[in-house]
Amino acid sequence: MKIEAITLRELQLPLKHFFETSFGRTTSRRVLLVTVHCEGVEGWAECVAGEGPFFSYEWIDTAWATIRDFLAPALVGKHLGQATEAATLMSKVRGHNMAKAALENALWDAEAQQKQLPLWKLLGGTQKEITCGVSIGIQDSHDQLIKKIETELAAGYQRIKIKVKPGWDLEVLAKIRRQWPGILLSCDANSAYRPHDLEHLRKFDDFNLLMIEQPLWDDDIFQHSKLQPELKTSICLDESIRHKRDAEEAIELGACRIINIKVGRVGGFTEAIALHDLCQRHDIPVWCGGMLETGVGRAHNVALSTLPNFRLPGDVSASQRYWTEDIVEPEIEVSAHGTIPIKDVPGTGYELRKDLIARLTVQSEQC
Ligand code: OSB
Ligand code: MG
Repeated sequence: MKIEAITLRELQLPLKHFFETSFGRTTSRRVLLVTVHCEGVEGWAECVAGEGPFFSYEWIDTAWATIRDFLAPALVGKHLGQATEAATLMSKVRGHNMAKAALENALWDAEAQQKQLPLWKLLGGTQKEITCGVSIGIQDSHDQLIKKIETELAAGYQRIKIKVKPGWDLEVLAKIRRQWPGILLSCDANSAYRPHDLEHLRKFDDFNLLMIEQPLWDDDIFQHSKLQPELKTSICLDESIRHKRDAEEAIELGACRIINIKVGRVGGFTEAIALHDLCQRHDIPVWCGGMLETGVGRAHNVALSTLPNFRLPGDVSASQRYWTEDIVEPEIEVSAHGTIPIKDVPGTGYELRKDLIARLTVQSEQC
C-alpha cells in the first residue's frame, strides 16, 4: 500500500444542542477530516481534536500544522504492508496523539477497503452488536437535564452519563436517583475536583454510580491512586491514559477500576488495541469514549467497540443526537434497546456523503 498523498479538510458543523463540560461549552464543531490516497483506495478518518486546548493540549490548528509539517512528510511516498506500521513512522513526533490517530486510522480504513474486509474484523473485533450509552452535558437548569434523560431512556440507551463539576453534582445526582433508582448511571468530572475535595467526593458513593470518570487532574495517576481506595465508587480514567504504559501504571497503582478508550487520545487503533488487550489481561473493563464525532469518527468507534473487552456501554450514540444531517450514509443509528448491530460488509459499513462534505468544507490542503 503506497501512500501517495494526504488531504486535510476542515468542516464546520453546528451542534443541534450545545455540549457543556467542566471545561467549557461547545456550540459548533470544527471537524478535521483526513484522507489518505493509496493506489486507487481512499481511506478516511476524523481527527478528534477540539476547538481549543481544553480537553487536552491538542486542538484542530495544532493537529493540522503537526500533520502538514511533520506527520504527513513522514508518511507520503512510503509503502506500508499494514496500517499499523504507520505508528513507528510517526514516532519521532512526541505526543500529538489525535493528529497521529487520524492518519493511522485513515490507513486502517484504506487497508480494510483494499482487503475487502470489515474494519471491525481487521481490528480483531468479535461482538456482533455493541451496547450504547449517552453522555449528557451540563444544562441551563435541572429540569432541562431531567427532560434530556427522559428522552434518552425512552430512546433505549442503556447507560446515562452526566457531566459534573462543583455546583452541578450532588443535588443533580440525587434528583436523578429519586426519579430513576435503578438505571445504569455514571458521571464525568473532566478533572474538576482536587484531592482536598475528598469528603465531597465520598458523597458520590450514595448514588450507586457505575463510575466517576476523571475526577482529578488530566495528567495525574498518582493522586487518583490515593483517591480510589477512599471511594466505593469505581474511578474510570479518560484524560490520564495517553497510551498503554499509562494504563500499566494506573492498574499497578490501583488508580482506577475501569478505563475509557478513545482511539484519538491514545494515538490510533494500534495503541487502542494494545491498551484494550492489557486491560483484558488485568480484568479491567473498558468502554469506548466519544469526542462529539461526525459519522466518520463515530463509525470507527463502532468498529473498535466490537473488541471483546468492551464490556460496558460506550459513549457511542446516534448521529441524530448531534447533527441535523450527518456526513455518512446511513447515519449511525441505535436500536430501541440501545444497541448498534454490526454489519458484515467491507470497510466501515457507512458511506461518505461527498457532496455534503464538499459543501461544509471551509478549508482544505493537500500534503
Ligand atoms: O470526557 O468524554 C469526555 C466530549 C468532548 C470532550 C470530552 C468528553 C466528551 C463527552 C462526549 O463526554 C461523548 C460523546 O457523546 O461524543
Ligand atoms: Mg471523559
